[in-house]
Amino acid sequence: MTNMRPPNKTTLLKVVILGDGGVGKSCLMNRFVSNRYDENNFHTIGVEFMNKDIDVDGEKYTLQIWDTAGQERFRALRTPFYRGSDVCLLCYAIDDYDSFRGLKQWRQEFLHYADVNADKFPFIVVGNKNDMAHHCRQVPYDEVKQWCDQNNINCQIETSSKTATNVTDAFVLAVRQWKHMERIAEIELKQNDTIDLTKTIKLAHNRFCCTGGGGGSSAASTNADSEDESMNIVSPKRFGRRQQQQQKASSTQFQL
Ligand SMILES: Nc1nc2c(ncn2[C@@H]2O[C@H](COP(=O)(O)OP(=O)(O)OP(=O)(O)O)[C@@H](O)[C@H]2O)c(=O)[nH]1
Ligand SMILES: [Mg+2]
Repeated sequence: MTNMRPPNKTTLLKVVILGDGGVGKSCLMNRFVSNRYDENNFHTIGVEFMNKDIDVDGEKYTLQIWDTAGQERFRALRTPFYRGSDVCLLCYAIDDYDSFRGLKQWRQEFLHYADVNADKFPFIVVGNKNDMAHHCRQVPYDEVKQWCDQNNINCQIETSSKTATNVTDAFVLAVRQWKHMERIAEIELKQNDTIDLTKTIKLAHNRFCCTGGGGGSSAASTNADSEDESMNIVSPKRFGRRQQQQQKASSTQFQL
């Protein structure tokens, strides 16, 4: 559990960055990881990833940042890498309205291939290139906020990879939002683990106790399972999000 982890333990988070080609995803990652900025960046082909250690609110994290290709022709190369993500940065450029309009598509693509619950997954919406002159702006901050509200996303930030404005803050926000969602999941897990004492507990007739023998033990385990149901216990292994996360972690290792 997050709040019981030993001190000095580092949490590894997979962060995926999505958005149209040219909005500045690679520049954002390079600025954050290496503090470098290249005005003449090449388009990304497929995916690239870099690691960066970061302390957030006194806890250590290693962010494994996956920078994906925004161009449509690379779709098949990037989508297999969405599974196992902990956080998703949806990027647009503030001087490109189409890139903001594209967020809907990016979110849908991510939800489909990452196979996560839309309302429980930490998305951060990042408006890059906010160093641009006022007259170049095509995407009003408030319009983005409205879109975020409609899609249950409560994290929005504007950045500039060029001037390094808010770049670290965007990733800190991502970690905080991940943690926030984890807390909610833990609370739900605990609530579902509570035994309802007002409900009648129906004991199975053919319950085995200390009878020994292979048949007895398997019958006992079957009965124990059905008792769980009647006592309104949802064991962690049946809690959707946890189970999903375990599966995702192993499949990511396989892809790596
Ligand atoms: N003014 C300004 N320009 C930026 C900024 N970030 C990136 N750019 C410019 O946008 C270009 C494209 O940036 P990239 O990071 O390569 O874009 P991308 O989203 O990774 O594009 P794909 O790899 O094709 O998906 C860069 O070469 C820069 O010239 C920024 O914060 N401000
Ligand atoms: Mg790129």
